[in-house]
Amino acid sequence: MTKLILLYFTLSCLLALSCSTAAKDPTSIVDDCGDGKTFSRKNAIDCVFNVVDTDHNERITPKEIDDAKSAYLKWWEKTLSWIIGAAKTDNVMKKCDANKDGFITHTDFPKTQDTCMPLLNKEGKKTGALCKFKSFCDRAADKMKKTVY
Ligand SMILES: [Ca+2]
Repeated sequence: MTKLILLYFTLSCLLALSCSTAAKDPTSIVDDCGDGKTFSRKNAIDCVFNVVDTDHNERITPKEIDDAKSAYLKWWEKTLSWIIGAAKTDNVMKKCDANKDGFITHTDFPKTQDTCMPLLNKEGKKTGALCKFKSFCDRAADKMKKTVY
């Protein structure tokens, strides 16, 4: 009987967890970046794999994040991101690597939509994270002379 009760609670926890983190279609998560320009989570994910994943193995490593920052962030953005910690590589890994295996892959993104470039914060206000990432992607596209999302 005790085992059954325990099983019941374990199962209801698991179900509750999967319900609260149910993944949305990344094309439906869209930020309005002003001037009629929008940027979706799908755009952001495409950009990550086109710009940051330089060896094209569909796995983002901390070194690839560091390299992308050196290549496409301006010096003051690097300084600012270092001070506020938002774009620190450790934080990016903490927020975007769902299964903590040391790589960011396609399976991590659906599980990290509340922490990795979230559209809204816990209070339901817009974070602007997607639009900030859009400006990084646009600059990278300019330098790479190709479409990245
Ligand atoms: Ca991972």
